[in-house]
Amino acid sequence: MFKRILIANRGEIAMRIIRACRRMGIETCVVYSTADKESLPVRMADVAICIGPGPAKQSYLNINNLIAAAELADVDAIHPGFGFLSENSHFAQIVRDCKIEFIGPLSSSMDALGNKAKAKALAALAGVPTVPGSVGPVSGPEEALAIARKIQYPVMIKATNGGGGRGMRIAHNDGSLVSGFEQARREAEAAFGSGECIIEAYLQRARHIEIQIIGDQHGNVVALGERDCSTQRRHQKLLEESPSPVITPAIRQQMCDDAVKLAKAAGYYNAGTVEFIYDIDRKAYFFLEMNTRIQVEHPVTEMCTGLDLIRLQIEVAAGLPLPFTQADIKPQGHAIEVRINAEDWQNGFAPSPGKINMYVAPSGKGVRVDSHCYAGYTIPPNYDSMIAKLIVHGKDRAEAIQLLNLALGEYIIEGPKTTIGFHQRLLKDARFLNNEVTTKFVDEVFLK
Ligand code: MV4
Repeated sequence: MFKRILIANRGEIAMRIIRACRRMGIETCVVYSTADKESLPVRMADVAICIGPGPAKQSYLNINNLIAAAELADVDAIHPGFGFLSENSHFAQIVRDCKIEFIGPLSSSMDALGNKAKAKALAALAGVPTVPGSVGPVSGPEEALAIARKIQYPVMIKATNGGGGRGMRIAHNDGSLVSGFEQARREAEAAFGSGECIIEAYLQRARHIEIQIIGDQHGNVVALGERDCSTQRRHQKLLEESPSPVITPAIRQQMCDDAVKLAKAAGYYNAGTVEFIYDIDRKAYFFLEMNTRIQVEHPVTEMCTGLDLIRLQIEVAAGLPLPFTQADIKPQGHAIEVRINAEDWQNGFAPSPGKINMYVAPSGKGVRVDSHCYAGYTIPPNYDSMIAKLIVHGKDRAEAIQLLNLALGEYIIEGPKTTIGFHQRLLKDARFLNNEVTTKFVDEVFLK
């Protein structure tokens, strides 16, 4: 097993990784920017190394500084967390070239799945359903029009190198398709270094459902159930739950099987998430993309399966085989996670960084809080605005919702504005309670 791990991240996930390492008897080295000097991971880790100033480009995204810190601390492995360099195949390769293990998949798997056209082709080859649309990148507006005529409007234009909702556009007619395609190409060129786009049918009454998988370096891949992440605002997830309240056991089984098929086709190991879009009316799902990192919402799966996903990531990175088979996985009960952000939800979710004057988190049976915050902590303006993830686990959805209501009511955060009030309102909305939410719900229905 590794003796010392470098954590190339900050905030809540850095805390989460430190705790997993402690339980495993592994030493931790955390890197930090000057903006995070007073942060909890810096206090909690065995070693902390400053890697630059506040702007992420000069610190958490600075590969040279990260490698220098890893060499200085003499670590065996690097955990990238999520965001920052976690899905950067170039970084993963440099780390391995330095004889340090990257806690994640091979760069070749990241490359095969990080490009939407390549990932979709791989899924189709593996027999996993994909959304009707272009086969590979679209050459120009004429081909775009021909495809739209075949699959019918509305269609979605997606940058092949985009992801998580970045570089996407919806077109409802020929005019908006031609203008949208050219715009999408220009924007993708500037943002992702490639203007390549695909086109597919836009499913409007849909749920966003993803399957957590974990693979080892011996060819074993196991699906750990789904998370329903349909409650999003501008592609920022606000609430995630498992099991999905809208799919049948048969559909769940097929989605899990398909996620494993895709992972195996990509030679994938470590933790990953296969995203599907589920068409509510047709009761059919289609592969969207694969995320080659641990995700923010992984605790939802941990609560239902009883597994420690960070520990498993470290174990499989060290070459150990998975300690279970697919038959051992029987998710129990219902888990819900909400993201508590320092945002003014009544004012367009505007960031609300600053000092936390008072902080009391809820606790008790079935209640989990993953956070790096404390009374007196100042949330820096440089990074995302997440204060905490509040996760509850009950015997069924109704009990989980009750626990969540109680926990939100107990949470005291004074100073920044937070999304607690948003979640309290969401939990009382009949459409949420009756499972009528679609991916468009928060953007188009909930907030005018
Ligand atoms: C879609 C889709 C509907 N049809 N693709 C968003 C994140 C990225 N991973 C893929 N996403 C979507 N792709 C097709 N063909 C719906 C989403 C989607 C979404 C779209 C608009 C507004 C909110 C959304 C939330 C989740 C998923």
